[in-house]
Amino acid sequence: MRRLLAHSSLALLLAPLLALAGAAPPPIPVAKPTVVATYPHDTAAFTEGLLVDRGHLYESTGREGQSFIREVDVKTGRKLREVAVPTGQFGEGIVVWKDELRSVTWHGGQGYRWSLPALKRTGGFRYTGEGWAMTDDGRRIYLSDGTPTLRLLDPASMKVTGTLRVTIDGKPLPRINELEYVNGEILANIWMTPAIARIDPQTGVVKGLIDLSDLVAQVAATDPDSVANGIAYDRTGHHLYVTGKNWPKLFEIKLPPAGA
Ligand SMILES: [Ca+2]
Repeated sequence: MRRLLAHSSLALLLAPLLALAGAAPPPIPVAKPTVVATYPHDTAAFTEGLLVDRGHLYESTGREGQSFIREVDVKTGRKLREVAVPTGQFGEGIVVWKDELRSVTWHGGQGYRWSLPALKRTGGFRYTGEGWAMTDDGRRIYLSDGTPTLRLLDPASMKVTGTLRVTIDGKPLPRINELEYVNGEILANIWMTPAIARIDPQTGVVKGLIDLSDLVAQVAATDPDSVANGIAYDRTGHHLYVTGKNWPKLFEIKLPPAGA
């Protein structure tokens, strides 16, 4: 299961990512997930955010005119309820804090607040720069924007209280996309790659990579934009889900322990 990147066929696959980071292939553990179950996923969903809150799966989608926030039935992939992100906005990531779902948009610094479980829009918030994805560790919210730096937000105010610079082999790791806080680590899709980075939330150091290339091969997407994106962890049921943009499948997976 565990392989060292330097000795892995993944080295070729991840070479562009590592070149972006300016790093030689580091001796970083690369693991393939175990697929526990496979479910249908809406191929019209350009997945930008995925999370489970109190057993309910929520997904946000992107592209102008196709940006929605929806509750999805895991087993059937069916939409249970859906709201549209305001016209002209390109929807990105989502996070739940207490009884509120919050969403960000790609450009323009406009975030939105939605009540749960009704998914009624109740207000907004502002931030600078781009918004890509969010997750939370129960104390603070993490916001990605495609750069190597995650912003830490105070959940009460949604104001930036700090930053976390993510590094791989000592070099900044760009293209950090969808996020999920899972058992003391931050999992992050790396845009345009089949890799999920396992980030130490204390130091920003990437401790390992999860190789989703077998799942990418299974969904056989032909659109180059149909990349792996979307990670959701059911903190009570302990189910971990991944999917991708316009993928026909959502996978429940299991990971080897961090650093294994
Ligand atoms: Ca997520």
